[in-house]
Amino acid sequence: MPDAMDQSPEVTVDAVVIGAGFAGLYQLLCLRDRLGLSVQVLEAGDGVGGTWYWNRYPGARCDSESHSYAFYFDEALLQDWSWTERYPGQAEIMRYLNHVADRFDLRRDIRFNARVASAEYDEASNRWHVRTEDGARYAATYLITAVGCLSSANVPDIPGRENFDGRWFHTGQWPHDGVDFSGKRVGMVGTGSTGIQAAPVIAETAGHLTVFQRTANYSIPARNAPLTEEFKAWAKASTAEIRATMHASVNGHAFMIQNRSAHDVTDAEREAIYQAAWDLGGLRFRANFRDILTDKAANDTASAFLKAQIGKVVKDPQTAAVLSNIDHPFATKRPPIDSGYFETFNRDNVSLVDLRAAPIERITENGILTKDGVEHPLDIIVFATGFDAMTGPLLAMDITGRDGVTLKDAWKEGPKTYLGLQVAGFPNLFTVTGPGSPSVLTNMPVCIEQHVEWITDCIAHLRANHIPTIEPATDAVDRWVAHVNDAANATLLPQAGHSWYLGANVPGKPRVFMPYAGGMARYRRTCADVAARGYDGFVLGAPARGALEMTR
Ligand code: N01
Repeated sequence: MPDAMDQSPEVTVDAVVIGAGFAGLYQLLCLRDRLGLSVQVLEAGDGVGGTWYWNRYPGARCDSESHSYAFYFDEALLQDWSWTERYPGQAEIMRYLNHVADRFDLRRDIRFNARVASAEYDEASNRWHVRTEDGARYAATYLITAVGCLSSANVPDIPGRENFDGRWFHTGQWPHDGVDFSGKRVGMVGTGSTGIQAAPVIAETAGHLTVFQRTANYSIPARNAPLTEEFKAWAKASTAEIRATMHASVNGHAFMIQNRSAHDVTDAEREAIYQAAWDLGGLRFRANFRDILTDKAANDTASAFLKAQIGKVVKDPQTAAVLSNIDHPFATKRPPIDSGYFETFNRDNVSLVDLRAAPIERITENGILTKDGVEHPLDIIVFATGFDAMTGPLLAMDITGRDGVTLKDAWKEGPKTYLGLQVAGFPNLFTVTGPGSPSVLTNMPVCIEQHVEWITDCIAHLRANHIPTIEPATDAVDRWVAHVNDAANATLLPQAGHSWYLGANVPGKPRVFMPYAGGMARYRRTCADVAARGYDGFVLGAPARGALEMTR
């Protein structure tokens, strides 16, 4: 007997795009308006925004500077939009993405509240059959995932959560009407970029905030501020220059890494350089020296400087010691930037629990019990515990490729892609910012634009040449996976053994370094070369006979 989902008629389009964040919006625009394809975007939320739709936690703000955190494909859009602060807040980014959706009339091809449940490739018809959880069905030649790298919330499986009498929230699934912390005893688990942004804001209204720290973290002040009219004018006048810098840089930011070693300068000079970068604030701290991420001794100089700053800010020596007891080299985990994080521990209503000394035993009705027998009474628990990154959102959908092979099976030892763009055995499936691409190691809009444009050009090539399918050759995948490994091992990045880059934050997840650490500029060149060489490393399906005859 057919199940309920089989009842709804299947809608056929050229392409299905999953997700309506930065990636999905631009992919829709490119395929529909540049190539003239019929496109259906399927979005789980009830609005556009992706990451920024879900991550509405207190203090949510982008760590990339606003003049670089934008689409650069359209000069008129750049000229018409003005950011107000050095780093855009969540609400302002949502306004921006809604503006983009309206400006390019994108909403008419987006179905909201449509979470994709499964996608199955049918070889005979060369179609992807896509189902949403509400039973709608779509058939498409091309399937493009634009699901984000950090969209699958990781709620730790701590025993007793179901018995907690208070309320709990994950930062990545934050209630749209906010959470009232006033007078409440709040416990926040997690001190990554999210927790470090959230703690100072929660502490402003909470009765008491207890921060549960498992791994101490570096953090650099953001020094956020309203943008001056002078800066805004400069950014508008300099779009070509900013774009060129972002494309040429390692991380897709609008600044270059200094071409000097930390060993090229005296101790006093280095200290002065770090101090100036600390005072300036932001992610460009790690761009001071070219070898911070490749040479442990060079890294030690940055790590030592940053640890010392914690002691200067935090008044209680015991708390400062726990906060600065950092076990990994600087920037081997994504470095947070903050607005008053360490200062927050000087407040009377904030305390720190060192989970390395006493791990969480369980959640009780009243709060969190640690292994030293102390029960921390709480009304609200905030899990700032991160994501099942990169592979999580893709594997959450039931994707089946050629010969009934599922993506889960194909990736059981970790993600295997060619260029982070395609998976062998999954024809015409494209993964925007997929594992094996620079993605999370870069300023996301820059790598998203590059992927979307590459995919668009690729699909244009297929159609112009009546090529029905593209998928990577398995040996090209193997070579790329080895290269992604080598690129990571050429840096200090794998030294943070508990980072989500390695999948180490999710129990049972294969330990594979997922993003490509070879740098944005190099990666762009590689992708362009591959395309220029006739999609070297990809297998292109034989053009349909009829199509060939028609073109003769
Ligand atoms: O998540 P994380 P995040 N018990 O995985 C702890 C991007 N981002 O949401 O390190 C106790 O970094 C965990 O401890 P440990 C950015 O790329 C961007 O903060 O595993 N603790 C860690 O402290 C970032 O890297 C922006 O020992 C547990 C924390 O939770 C990425 O998102 C803003 C635990 C998780 O840190 C993810 O950041 C924010 C447990 N069972 C984030 N499980 C902008 O640019 C986990 N932890 C705007």
